[in-house]
Amino acid sequence: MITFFNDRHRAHAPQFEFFRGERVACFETPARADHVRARLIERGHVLSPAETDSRVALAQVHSARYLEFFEHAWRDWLALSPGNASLQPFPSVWPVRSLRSDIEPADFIARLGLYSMDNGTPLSAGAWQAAKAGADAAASAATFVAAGTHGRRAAFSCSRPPGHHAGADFMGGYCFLNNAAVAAQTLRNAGAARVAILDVDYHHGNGTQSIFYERADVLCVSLHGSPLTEYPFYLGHADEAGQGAGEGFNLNLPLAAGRTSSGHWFEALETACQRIGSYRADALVVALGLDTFVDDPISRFALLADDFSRLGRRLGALGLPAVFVLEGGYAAAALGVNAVNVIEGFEEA
Ligand code: Q9C
Ligand code: ZN
Repeated sequence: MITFFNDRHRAHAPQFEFFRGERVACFETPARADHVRARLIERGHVLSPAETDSRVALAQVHSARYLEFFEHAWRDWLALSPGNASLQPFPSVWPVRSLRSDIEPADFIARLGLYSMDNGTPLSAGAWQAAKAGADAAASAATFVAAGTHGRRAAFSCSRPPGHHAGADFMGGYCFLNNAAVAAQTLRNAGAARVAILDVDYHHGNGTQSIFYERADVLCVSLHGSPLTEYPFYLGHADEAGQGAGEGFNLNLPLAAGRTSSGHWFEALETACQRIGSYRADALVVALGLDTFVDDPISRFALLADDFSRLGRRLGALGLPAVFVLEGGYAAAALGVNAVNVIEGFEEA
């Protein structure tokens, strides 16, 4: 399967994040994408640089003021003090219930809080460059798949930082630009009438869900650890079915966290695949998080390397043109085998 690789991903390399009051090394590292790249090459897959500008799709799935903020955030951070070049900004105040989010404050940290859902998404000097190139890779993969005139087409956008926690106007969960949403919107723009997004990351794809919540043209289905105990906590419950025109076009399949068995996970995958089938999607976007892996350091499911092959085969059996977009997964050294197992399982089916 052709891979559109974000070769600017290394521009985003924050130094630390917070965990229970302590600074810890970031889980979302450049090594992640490099491990997947190495495995793709080892297995003979073709890598291509991004060739589609994602600007049009980005403007359809994110707000103009958020894109404006994020593109210039590092410049604005440096403007506070030249010494800020070696520091990471974090939000410290957020417009929760009863506070106003319609007026953008002038203060940089207040603006950062307005456009963030957590303090776990460190900005870096190259965050915009890396994330924009990643969105370009997702748009390129979608454009490639949409251009397929015969036979089944598929492509993999191998990139970081991830995207599925980023909403129309906020960053969060290591995500800045919603790559899966960019891929789905690009497929729509290219003529696909109905696009299904299947999010198999361990964490609920709150950003993707919220972007498409009132739309019927993009079905969102997500399999994830229950938000009662797992990030992002405030979205991802089973009763979230979509709203307005989008009612019935969102399906959440939360599962109790636990290292016990992958049986429940594959049962939920079956339910997800049934729904995608009945939707009669023209194309599929897979938000491919690999943090469901048994050895993932921040997640609690129990998938093994072979289970990723099984996942790929099940998705292949849907018979749809597909765009795979890399999301989370923090057992960095295992990401190569696990990601490529999905890709090759899909091709096998
Ligand atoms: N300091 C994705 O998998 N919180 N994001 C972790 C550790 C956030 C994961 C807490 C986890 C976000 C794309
Ligand atoms: Zn995740």
